[in-house]
Amino acid sequence: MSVTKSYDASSIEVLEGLDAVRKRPGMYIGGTGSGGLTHLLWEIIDNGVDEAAADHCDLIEVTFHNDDSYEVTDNGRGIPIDRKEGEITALEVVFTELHAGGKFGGGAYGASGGLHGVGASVVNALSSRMEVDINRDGATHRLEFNQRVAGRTSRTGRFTPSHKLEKIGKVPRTRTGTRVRFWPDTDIFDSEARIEYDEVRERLGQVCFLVPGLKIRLVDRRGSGNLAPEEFVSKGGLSDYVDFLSGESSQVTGLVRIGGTSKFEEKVPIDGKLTEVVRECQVDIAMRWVSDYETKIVSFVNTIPTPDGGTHVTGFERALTFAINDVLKTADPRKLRKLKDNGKAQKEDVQEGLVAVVRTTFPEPQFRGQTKRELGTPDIQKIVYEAAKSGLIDWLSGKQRGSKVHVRALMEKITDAIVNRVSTKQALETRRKAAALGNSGMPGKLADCRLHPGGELLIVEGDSAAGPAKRARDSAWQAVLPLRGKVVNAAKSTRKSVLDNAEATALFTAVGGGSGLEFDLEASRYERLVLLADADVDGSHIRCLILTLIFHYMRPLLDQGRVYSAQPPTHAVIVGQTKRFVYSDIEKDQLVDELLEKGRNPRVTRFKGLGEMDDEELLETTLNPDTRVLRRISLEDAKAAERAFTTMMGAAVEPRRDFIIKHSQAYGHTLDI
Ligand code: TTJ
Repeated sequence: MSVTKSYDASSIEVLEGLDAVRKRPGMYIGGTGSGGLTHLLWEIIDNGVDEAAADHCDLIEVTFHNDDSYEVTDNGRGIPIDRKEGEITALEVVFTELHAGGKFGGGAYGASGGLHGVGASVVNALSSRMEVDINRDGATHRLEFNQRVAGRTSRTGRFTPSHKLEKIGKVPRTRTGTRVRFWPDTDIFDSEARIEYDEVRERLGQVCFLVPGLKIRLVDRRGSGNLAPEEFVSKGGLSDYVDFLSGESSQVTGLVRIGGTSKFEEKVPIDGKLTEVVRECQVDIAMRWVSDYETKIVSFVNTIPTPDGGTHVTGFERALTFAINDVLKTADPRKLRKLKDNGKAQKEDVQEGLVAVVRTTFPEPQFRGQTKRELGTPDIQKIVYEAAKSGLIDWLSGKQRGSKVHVRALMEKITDAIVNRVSTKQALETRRKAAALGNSGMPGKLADCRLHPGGELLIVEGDSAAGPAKRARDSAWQAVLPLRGKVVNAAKSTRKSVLDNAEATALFTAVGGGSGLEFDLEASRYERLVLLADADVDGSHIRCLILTLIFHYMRPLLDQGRVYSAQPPTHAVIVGQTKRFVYSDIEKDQLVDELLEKGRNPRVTRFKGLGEMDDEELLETTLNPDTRVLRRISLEDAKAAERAFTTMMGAAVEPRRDFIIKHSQAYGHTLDI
């Protein structure tokens, strides 16, 4: 540290405090990447927003400078500049003392947005330089910080530590405000960390809806520096926000506004003692239904977004479901009568097409979770529930001017949603039954592996081979799906009959990527598919059917070379202790001749199918990656299979045999996987 002389004891203490932030920036701002850097800017902006929310300010200007510094100006009361201890001003304390929370001496704001309450000093801790101007009492007062130390910079650029504020100009007495500019410390932040202008713009737009009447100006001085500033302002607050969120969607109802205020008690530690305090909580809800199916519920506590909701949103949602069912009970729409018990509206029914902003305002909110994206204060749930319930029941009664038509349209929409949900569920259940899914949602006959999506799915023909395959496989990464029934010919069937085919749906469900045009390779639960069928004509037949199915409904798997066919041997040739597998009659004859010539006496076992092999043999020839022979099936192969398959249908045995032999030769290479 270059500054030493004018250090007093308190300054050293202060620097030690700020050093704690520098040692663990993550604990204060979440990290040293773009997120953390952006956090710095919000720590500063939030202070201005708080001043605006307290109705002392109606303009905030945010500037991105060309030298990677950021500036925030407000026209609020200005941070107090009176002396606190000796020469040290309240202003300096704000920027140098951690947890100068309670907001500048406490009680200044009923419900501070400042999520962290440590704000400005954390920014100072992580900045190489700061410049603060306060307009108050007819003058602009300046204090700077250089490597966290308060002082001022001379015209020649020399920094001198000092606690004194410098009057740098006169202003009208009525002009008050705060201007803060900071230069994030490049020693702290990752070199690729950035504050995204667009992200800031989006958040500022949101802030405007929360503080109606507040004008926010965003200035980009980077690059050429002559871009026009952007301005945001909302007069209508949350109502404007709902309009904004509704976009172009056609509306089902008009805007519903619900508000209320309630008190609750909370025990908080004051001077180390748990003390009961009475809090006041304001509830503000704006909502409407549009003709979409999506639900948009945006929530805030004070000016803080709560993207994961929390107690306020839960209270709102419960009230909504309750109030709607209350009305449905009395209205008793004919469409719902035949559904009996199913006719009750569920959360998803009442929220279909809902656009809502839910905001609560109260001091010292508690947040849940690491990232503090969710409100935790328990009492808030009931407060919002009661406020929303009575507001909704009132609106739903249709007594408000012009609301009757909207209420009727809404009940129509919700009734349809219920009917739709119930019938979709029934359709799904029928389909699920067809595919005989187990309680995991997977086909009941699938013996799954534990590794996803890196494992392989062995598609096994018939029952006889399925048993040994399940026993001999490595269940860590090999799943077995036995296909028993008839596999549909995908080349000659409608989409519907393919989806009605139990074997096809079982395969689609097991693979998990859907089927057809929307097949999602990313969602595939396995790295590869391995077809395991007998080396005979029937095996070839089913292999062709499965390949055709994959070709038409899960083609990306073929494109990516993720489909294989296991090559089961036709015979085992045994001499003494050694067993060799051969894959065709020709190969068998050759080997037997060879051995006989050498004077050996080979014993030959013929496998009529996979089912005739013992577990050991199956493991060696089709399951164990060290010894088995797999053929990768290309897209071309699959097409050829379909063609050959078509000619095969009803043809004599000979062409079929040709087909099998040809293919054995074409793809008879071992793959090392
Ligand atoms: C505190 O209570 C007395 C009157 O002034 C209040 C105050 O501090 N207001 C205030 C702080 N307005 N603006 C700020 C502020 C603005 C920015 C951009 C940054 C910081 C750290 C504070």
